[in-house]
Amino acid sequence: IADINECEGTRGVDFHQDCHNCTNAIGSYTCGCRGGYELDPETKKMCIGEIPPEFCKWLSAKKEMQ
Ligand SMILES: [Ca+2]
Repeated sequence: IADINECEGTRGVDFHQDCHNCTNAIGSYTCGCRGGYELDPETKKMCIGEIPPEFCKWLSAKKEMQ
């Protein structure tokens, strides 16, 4: 299986602009985040800084649905 190393590509094109430390994975990639940032729980492909209140609400609403 051929995998693309997104992390060797261009930030914002091959991997997410807000991914701090890109780690290649087969068929995808994951990110590590600097202090104070959270990894997006949905995609694990971008880091979120101060989480906007709307996003928190959206997340908890989503959890209640599961
Ligand atoms: Ca990959």
